[in-house]
Amino acid sequence: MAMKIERITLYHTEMELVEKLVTSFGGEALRPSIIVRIDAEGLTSWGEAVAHDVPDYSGETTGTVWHILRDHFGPRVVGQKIESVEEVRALLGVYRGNPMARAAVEGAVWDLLAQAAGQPLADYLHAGRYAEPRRKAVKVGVSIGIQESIAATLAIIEKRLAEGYPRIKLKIKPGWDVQLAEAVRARYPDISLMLDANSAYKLDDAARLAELDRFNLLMLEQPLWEDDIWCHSKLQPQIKSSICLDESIHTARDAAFALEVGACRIINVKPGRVGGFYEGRAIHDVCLKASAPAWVGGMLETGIGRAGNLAMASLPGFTLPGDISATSRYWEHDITGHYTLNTDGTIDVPDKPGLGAVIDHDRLEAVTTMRAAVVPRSSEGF
Ligand code: OSB
Ligand code: MG
Repeated sequence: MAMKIERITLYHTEMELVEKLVTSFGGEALRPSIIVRIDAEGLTSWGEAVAHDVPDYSGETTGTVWHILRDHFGPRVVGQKIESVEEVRALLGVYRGNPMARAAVEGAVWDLLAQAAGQPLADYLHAGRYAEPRRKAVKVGVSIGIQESIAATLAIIEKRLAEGYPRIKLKIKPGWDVQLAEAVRARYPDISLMLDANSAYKLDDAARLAELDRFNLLMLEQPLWEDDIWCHSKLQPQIKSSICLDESIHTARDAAFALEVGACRIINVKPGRVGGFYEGRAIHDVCLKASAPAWVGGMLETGIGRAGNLAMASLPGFTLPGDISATSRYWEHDITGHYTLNTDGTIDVPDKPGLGAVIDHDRLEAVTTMRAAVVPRSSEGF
C-alpha cells in the first residue's frame, strides 16, 4: 500500500549518559540525538541519526544532520507517496553523502512500511531472503571507554561481567593498550575480549599492535585511519588478531573490497554509519557470501536507534555479539521502553509491527531542546 508521508518532524534531544564512553578521540556524558518522526495515513514512525555533536567519529554532526534533514532530505520526501524503501532511496539518491542523516529518514520509512505490512522490522528486513530464519534474541556485548586507571577498568569489567555481558570491548589508544590488555588477561584469562582503537594508530605501529597478539583477542577494531582500507590490508598480515573495520566501511562495495584485499576478517555494521538498514543488509549479505563474521555496532543510541540495531542484528549473518547493551548501560530514563539483558547474554528483538520502539512521549518532550517541522520545498532547486 502506498503511504503518503504527510508530516516530518525533527527533534533535537539531549540526555546524560549513565557512563560516558571515552575513546581515542574523546567522549562526553551529554549525548545529543536527532530524532525523525513521520506521520502518514494514521501511523507514526521513527528514526534516529547517530551523529555526535562534534565531527570526531565521522564528519557528520548533529548540526549537519539537522541542516540536511530540514533543508534537503526532509523536503524531498515529505508529501511523497511511498510504497517501498527503494522508492525513498531513489528520491534521496540524487543527493550525496550524509549517511547518518540518510539513515534517520530511511529508518523512519522502514518503520512506517513495516508497520503498514503488520510485520516487525526484523521480519521485514529478513523478507525470506535467507535460508536461515532470523533470530528472536541477539547476543550482545558491552563497550567500555578509556578510564582513569587500569584498576578502574578492571572494576567496570567486573561489574559488566556480573551483569551478564558475554563479551567485553575496551577502547584503546597508543599508551593505553598493551599494559591494559596484559592486566585484563591476567585477571580474566578466558573472557571474550576485543579492543577498539577508533583509528588511533599508524601503519608504522604494526610492531606495537603485534604485541597484542598474545592476548587472544576476539578482534582488533579499526586500528588505522577512518578513510583507509589499503593500509589495513598491509597491517593484517603483520598481526595475528583479526582486524574488524568500523569507520572505514560505508557501503557493500567497501566491504567487498576490504575482504578481498584482506584488510580485515570481520566487519562492524552500524545502520546509522552506512546510510541505513538497506545498505546495512547489503553489507551483511557481502559478509555472509564471503563467510566473514559480522556484527552490529552501536553509537550510544536512544531506544529508537537500539530497536533498529536489534532488528538488524537478528539477520543470520550477524554471528558475533553486537554493541547493543541494555538500556541501563546508557540511560536512567530513555525516550522509549527499556531493553534488558537476558540471563543468556542476549537481548530480545522487538516483536511489535515496525521498529517496535515504544515511545515515551512525556520523556521525549522533556529532553527535546529544539524541534522543527519539515516544510515542503516550493521548487526542486535543481
Ligand atoms: O567505535 O564502536 C565505536 C560509540 C560511539 C562512537 C563509536 C563507537 C561507539 C561504541 C559504542 O563503541 C557502542 C554502544 O553503543 O554501546
Ligand atoms: Mg568502533
